[in-house]
Amino acid sequence: MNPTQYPAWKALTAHYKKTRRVQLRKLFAQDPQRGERLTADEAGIFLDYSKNRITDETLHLLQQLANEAGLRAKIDAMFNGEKINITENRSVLHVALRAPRSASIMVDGQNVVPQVHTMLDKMAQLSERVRRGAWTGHTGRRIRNVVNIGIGGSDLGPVMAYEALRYYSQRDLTCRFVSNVDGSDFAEAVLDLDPAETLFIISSKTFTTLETMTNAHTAREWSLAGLGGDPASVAKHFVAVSTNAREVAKFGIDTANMFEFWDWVGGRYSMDSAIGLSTMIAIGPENFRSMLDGFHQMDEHFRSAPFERNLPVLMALLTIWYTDFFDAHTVAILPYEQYLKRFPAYLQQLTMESNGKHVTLDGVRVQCDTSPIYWGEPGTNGQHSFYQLIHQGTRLVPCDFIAFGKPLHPVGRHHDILLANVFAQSEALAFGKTSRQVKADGTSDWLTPHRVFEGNRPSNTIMAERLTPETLGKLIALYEHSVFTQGAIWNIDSFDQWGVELGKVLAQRIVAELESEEAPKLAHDSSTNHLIRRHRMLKEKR
Ligand code: G6Q
Repeated sequence: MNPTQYPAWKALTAHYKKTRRVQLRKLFAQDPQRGERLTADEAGIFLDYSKNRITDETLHLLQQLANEAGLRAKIDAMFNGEKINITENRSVLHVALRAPRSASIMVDGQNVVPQVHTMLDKMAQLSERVRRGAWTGHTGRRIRNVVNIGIGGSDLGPVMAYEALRYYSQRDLTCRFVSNVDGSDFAEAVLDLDPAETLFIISSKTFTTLETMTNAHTAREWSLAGLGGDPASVAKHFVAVSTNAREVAKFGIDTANMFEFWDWVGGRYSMDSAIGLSTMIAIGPENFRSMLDGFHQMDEHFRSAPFERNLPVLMALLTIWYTDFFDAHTVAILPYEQYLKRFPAYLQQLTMESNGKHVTLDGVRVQCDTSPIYWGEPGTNGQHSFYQLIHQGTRLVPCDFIAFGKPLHPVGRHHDILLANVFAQSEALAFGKTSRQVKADGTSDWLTPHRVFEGNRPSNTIMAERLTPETLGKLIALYEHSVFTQGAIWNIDSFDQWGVELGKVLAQRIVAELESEEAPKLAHDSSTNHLIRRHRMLKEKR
């Protein structure tokens, strides 16, 4: 079913026409309680959604849309392990990765929770050994550097989590991340590292991804060269995270040093599986488990809370409201927390790879826009660059502000100044500055229009007490389930990624054409043929 066919969609279209000019200034003036009423405080996360261009009627219709789309049944289907990723015929069970030991989640008649915990225990053993200095390298020296090699879902989560939870990390261990097949990425990552003290984690669900396998082979050569070429050293300096034991063994990593996950975990939903091994080594098993507990608390909230106070559902409905009715093209993610600097990049994959789809589950063109483009930077830095467009440009950019009550580094006045900026920004966006107010400041007539802020620019403010592993887990799960809800309403498959798969295949063919001794017979379009020839010519000049 196309989402535009739901009665609530039609009602929302009419409602949008009626209310699209309504000003937040007016909505707040009419209802002095609005700023307290349109909030939700659940699972330790506070969401203020009052500065959105919505009325009670909008919320009612959006929730009706969720009901008509069968959201409740779709949530249950995911949690029950049904194969909701229909194009890959797979269950979607990242929620099982953070289920407590006592839980039971069935896939093909088997409870998967025990294997999740066996794997967590195995990760914890390795992590403890590395952290204590008990896992020694080939020459007997302790490991001081951990380099995760992976890309996409096998990189973005670990990078983001390492940065986000650095405060909790063991500071005499260094974690680095290599993802790009551009040799500079690897070269810079190991430039100042000693192979005798370096452990590589090769993270790849399939263990066939071109970038990761190229980097992994280069890492093995670098490691062997630094350790006297003894192949026995690989066992001490390489571990693998994968679902593909055969390929791991072929690479030369003992499968005893392989950390497994399963095909019901999508790449972009895998940072809390064994893919999080580097995170666990950095912050320790206890902190990692506390992060999983945060995820689980948000899972339970999402599964059980009524839609009117369900945080992921509310956020998803607002995204649909702006994307499909206001024709907003993007969402800005603006964490006022320096440690979350990679959070927007992480969310880009989670949101856009999941919901960047053009057909419904029935394979017909979807009749509305699907995922908006997510982007963002930490505040206050963004304020001194792109916020100009959000305040005074011609486009509508819904914003998610993220802030924490308590700082991790209570330095002087910094935290109050930081938080003052978050609140000032969302206030200015919502209420703007009228020409009368600008003139009252003594601004001349000709300059007034340039200094007017129209306001009526929507935002959410998400607050939690402090950035901890547990809070991070909750925040990630909040967005995961918001993405799920959006996909459920658009009736698309949020869990496949055929666009990514295509890229993996296409490059392989051209690699051979670039590397062949003889000039290859090219059968691409004239532009691609020309670019290939040009590159071959430049190579020869070197
Ligand atoms: C994630 C995607 C994609 C994937 C990478 C790496 O959902 O499928 O980003 O994670 O392409 O794949 P491997 O882990 O198999 O190397």
